[in-house]
Amino acid sequence: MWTPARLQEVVKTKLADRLFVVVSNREPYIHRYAEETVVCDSPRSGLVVALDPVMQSCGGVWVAHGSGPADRDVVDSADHIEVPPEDPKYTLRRVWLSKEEEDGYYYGCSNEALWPLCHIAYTRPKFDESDWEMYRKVNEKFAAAIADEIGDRSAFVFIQDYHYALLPRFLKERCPNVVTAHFWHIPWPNAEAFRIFPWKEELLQGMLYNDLLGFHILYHCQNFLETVDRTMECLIDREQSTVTVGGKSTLVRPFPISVDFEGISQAADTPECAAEMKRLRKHFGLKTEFIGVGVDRLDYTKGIPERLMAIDRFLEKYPAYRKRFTFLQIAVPSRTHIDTYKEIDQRVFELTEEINWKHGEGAWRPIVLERQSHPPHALRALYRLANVCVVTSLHDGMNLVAKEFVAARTDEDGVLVLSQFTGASRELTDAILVNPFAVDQMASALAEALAMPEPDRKKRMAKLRDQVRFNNIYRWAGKALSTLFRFEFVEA
Ligand code: ADQ
Repeated sequence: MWTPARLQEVVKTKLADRLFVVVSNREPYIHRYAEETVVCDSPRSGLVVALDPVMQSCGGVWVAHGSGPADRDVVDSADHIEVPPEDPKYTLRRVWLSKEEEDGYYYGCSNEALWPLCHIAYTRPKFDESDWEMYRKVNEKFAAAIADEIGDRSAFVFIQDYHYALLPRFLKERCPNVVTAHFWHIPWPNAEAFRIFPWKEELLQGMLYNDLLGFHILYHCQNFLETVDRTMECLIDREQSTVTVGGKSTLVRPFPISVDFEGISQAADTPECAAEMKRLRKHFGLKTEFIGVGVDRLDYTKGIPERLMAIDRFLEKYPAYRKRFTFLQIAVPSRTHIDTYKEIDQRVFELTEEINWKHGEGAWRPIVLERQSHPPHALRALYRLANVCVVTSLHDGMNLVAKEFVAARTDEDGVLVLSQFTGASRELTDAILVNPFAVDQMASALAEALAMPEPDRKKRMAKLRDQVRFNNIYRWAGKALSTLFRFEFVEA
């Protein structure tokens, strides 16, 4: 079983005196102003939960975009701040981006081109030469910052996500004595879909400077190999899962990301969580016998309109659930500068209004829509009070909400309705798996979930919990990093 202690031990032993560098767009610690003072927040994403303890025990440098309003005021002359602020253990190096750079690299190329391209959720990607140039420029900027941190030391660099496809190349050109792993948090589409990307050779060449390239599932690895095969001159060894270009090989492997199972379970099994459940029930006016929840970023890949339409159909087909079922949708606005995100926000709002108008009776409304972020303790309480958690992504690399729901259910109750197009569906086979494009099928799945007898619910949830307990976030980081640490350094 992978635990934080085992992960720390592996990293400490294998890393020896080499520098460890993590690179991500989002920072693990963000500074903002609160009245007269500056406060520090730590967004607890899966990545931060897994890698912050490793960094804390082994030291090293985390390089990220300095995006907090007070970030510049707290760094030293080298753009460093030691974190965590209350007991510093490692260095956060902030990279500053102009509005123009952020627009082109983050909103443009990463989120209007690569995100829809990789998800195939029928939102057309937007390809803009100037965004691509900005993406290239920002990748170079990050490479320069990392090279600056490394100097002439040997370093292992762990790169996160689709914002940095060109970074491995720029970095290795500057520092040949680094070994890099790159984890791609979103799906890799099939070769047919990818071939429309106008700068595909350059993007793939950049990625193939990595020693190790990780995706969530084997299917994405296979899609990647097929894409490379169709796009460039290379040698592919499908047995070993390697690509060789110009004598340099990249190992391509699946590492399914997960959640801190024990941490979530322990926190969900407390009187504080029970009190929070009570508070939230009252706050959202949840008075019905059955409660469903959905928790997502407001993103067109998450299938929120499809989910709401399924609830509409469910209430039409199973009128006995009228006034007995409430669905709480927690949706945090995301990437709000992009038009398609404004449109999905509007669509979700309008559909909720329509469905509530159509089915609502007296004080009862079938859907409660909450468009804002909630802290982890509130999400845990919501997961606990749900009879059913509904995850209906049209396509999703993994989907951590599904795993968080399972981790929170120490009572071994509750049913997970899960899209078959999430990476999570490969592991969570005891969920009710659905096709989110098939509204009627989803309506039936909801009915099946709510009518499921208690022994069946418990049996399924126990199996789901075993799965997430074993394949926890520490296993993800442990497997990826142990594979990375096996690579030899090239002597300069
Ligand atoms: P996301 O697309 O963001 O991640 P997901 O994996 O579900 O999707 O993670 C979302 C996280 O945000 C969860 O931890 C969830 O609790 C949190 N969250 C969602 N809505 C929230 C709200 N209203 N308030 C507070 N927190 C909220 C990308 C990929 C995924 C992949 C992850 C990790 O798209 O497929 O699983 O990275 O690799």
